[in-house]
Amino acid sequence: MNHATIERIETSLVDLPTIRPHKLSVATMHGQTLMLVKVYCSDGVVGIGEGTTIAGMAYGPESPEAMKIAIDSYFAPAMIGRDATRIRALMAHLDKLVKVNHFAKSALETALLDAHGKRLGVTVSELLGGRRRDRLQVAWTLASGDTAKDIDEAQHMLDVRRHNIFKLKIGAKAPKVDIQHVANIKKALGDNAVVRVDVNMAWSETQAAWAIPALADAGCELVEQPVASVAALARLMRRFPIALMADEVLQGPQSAFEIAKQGGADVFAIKIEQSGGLFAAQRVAAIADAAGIELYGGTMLEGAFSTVASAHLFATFANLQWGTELFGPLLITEEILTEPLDYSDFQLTVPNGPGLGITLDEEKVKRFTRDGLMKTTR
Ligand code: MUC
Ligand code: MG
Repeated sequence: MNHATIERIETSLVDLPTIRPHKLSVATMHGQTLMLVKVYCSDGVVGIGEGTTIAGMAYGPESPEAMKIAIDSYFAPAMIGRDATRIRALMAHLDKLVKVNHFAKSALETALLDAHGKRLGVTVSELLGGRRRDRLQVAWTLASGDTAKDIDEAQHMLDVRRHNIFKLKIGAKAPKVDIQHVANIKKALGDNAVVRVDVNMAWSETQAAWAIPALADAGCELVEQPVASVAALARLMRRFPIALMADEVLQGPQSAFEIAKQGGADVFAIKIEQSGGLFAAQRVAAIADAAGIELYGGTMLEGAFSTVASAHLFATFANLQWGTELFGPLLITEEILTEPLDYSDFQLTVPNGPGLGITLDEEKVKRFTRDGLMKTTR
């Protein structure tokens, strides 16, 4: 038996700059904050997890600071002394003690899976049932706010064979202006590139109804979360043939079931953090498969730990028709791993070492860590 209990949990906030301003309809990001959690176990194994969101509290209700406080004050005291190897039982226990807090739960579950994989000498994807693929297609987001800059950036990505699928962040400007932006980019890149958009809920239903056919005419193949409501998404689904993808409305298995029931999406952008962890995201995928909804591996613009945790999970999915957007580590100026991830030939290689299969560069992150490391021990 591989018995091990949890001895200590440490959290930290790591503030990292982005390579350029990242403009979404909800905010412009100049940096990214990773909430890193380390779970120390009695057998000497340490697992690392990550909680990351977009632009502080502009995207969703959990900030990195709130994730840290929730772990320090509520989750960690309830985890000390418990069996680190019964991850599903422990997460079920935490679910009873703490409502929602999906991002914090995902960070902790990632750390537990990383630790357990290291303990058993297997990858997280093996713990989840085994891979169906070793490499994942990765889209890139164009969000500099400037059409010419976006075209140059995309052209560079094509030249170095890093990305050929581009998601354009729109919704901050008038729909007419945004559509021209999309059309110009698609025209410049031609058949070498796929163009999709993410509106991050910025449009009303009538704006969406006007814009969606124009986007299709511009050569856009997928529209992500154009409106906020599931009912409106379902009506748009019936009116237009272009693929519609749900993101913000997908908040775990129950919402997945409701969206599927209403016919609210062609595609689900599955995110481990938004779902409430890797197991919850697995259940979201099962609901999608059962409902005939296609899958896309989404990101919260996460750093290496949540990105790789997502990659391990997405590698196990029966279906992943729309690839992934696991490019988060590439948006950050700093490499926080001792060995960088392999992004090549438009794909990311899922690491092969035990657990997540990656190693944190402790010295590097120290320079970017906020003061006030908090420890919870027995
Ligand atoms: C989102 O809304 O999908 C993913 C890529 C990106 O640029 O932002 C995210 C979040
Ligand atoms: Mg989105």
